[in-house]
Amino acid sequence: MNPNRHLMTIDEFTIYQSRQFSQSTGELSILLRDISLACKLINKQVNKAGLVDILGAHGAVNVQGEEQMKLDIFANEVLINVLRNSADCAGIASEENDDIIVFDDAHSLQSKYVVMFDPLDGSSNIDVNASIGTIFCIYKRVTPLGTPCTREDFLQKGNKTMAAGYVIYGSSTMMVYATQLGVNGFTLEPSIGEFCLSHKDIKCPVDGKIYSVNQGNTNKLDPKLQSYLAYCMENDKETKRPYSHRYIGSMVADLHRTIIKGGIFLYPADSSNASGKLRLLYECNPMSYIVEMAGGIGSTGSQPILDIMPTELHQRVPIFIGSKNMVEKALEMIS
Ligand code: P6P
Repeated sequence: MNPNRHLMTIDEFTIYQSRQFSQSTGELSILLRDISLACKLINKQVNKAGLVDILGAHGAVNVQGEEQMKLDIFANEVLINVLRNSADCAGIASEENDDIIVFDDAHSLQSKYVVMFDPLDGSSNIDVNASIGTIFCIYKRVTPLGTPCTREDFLQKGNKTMAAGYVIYGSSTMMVYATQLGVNGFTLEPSIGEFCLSHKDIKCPVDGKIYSVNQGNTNKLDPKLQSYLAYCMENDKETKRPYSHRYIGSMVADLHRTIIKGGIFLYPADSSNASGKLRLLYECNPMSYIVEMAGGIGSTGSQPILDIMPTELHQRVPIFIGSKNMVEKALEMIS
């Protein structure tokens, strides 16, 4: 590696970006640093999962009724502990916890941000070594500083997001996050233990030729959705169809590919999931914020995901997300 080449770490980058706002206190930068630290700790365990007895179901069942893998629990505890010790987080909501966790120490009570996360999304892929990920989003609390945060601080529309991101534990470990200034990607350089800027100002291609859906659910879908999938599989050289089908079954991995290469990912409602499977607060909102800041679209099929006023911490929504032209075509066909 050329020693003269300037590596920009994620900390340098967030501080550089925060300086564009005169009133910035640096708290958001510190919070992003804390989240990146937690994900480096998670990465260490994910990378050696095959070597130590951390695989296999933990036996407990989470609020979703899904069997918890041991790495899920480890990742959840790391994020909670790191954020509890952060001076800039008033509380968290996690896929793995029924209710919010309020940080009531003096420092945390004065914090202006709350964090929601899915600590290890795609966990069913853990013991087959497929890519998995952490998804997070940061909101400014709406309750007064100095008081304990409440559910109201978490039940905010996605368009109130201050920052959202994911870490993909794949062939390399990469953190991608979005703010109103755009979307940037940082690849972990293990030899120095730093996330380094590798994908500046990511833009989701306006078009693509990959569609990503669990086709096993086709017979449970609305007829208009079945017609859309048939459209994806028809021959048409002008619109580059048939599209290629890619589905990893890990939202972070499927969406990272979609953002980088273009395409559409969909998890619609079906006869057994009336509201779809994916959760609004810590899966669909953060991923929609990232994709929209990269120029794509995130929709339920009938409205922008980021416009939904949440009512429950773990509510689910249908999702159509990815390249602008592909999502618009899908929405046109299903409306
Ligand atoms: P299915 C993983 O369990 C997850 O929550 C997402 O990461 C993924 O996109 C989806 O569920 C896969 O669901 O029903 O296709 O296995």
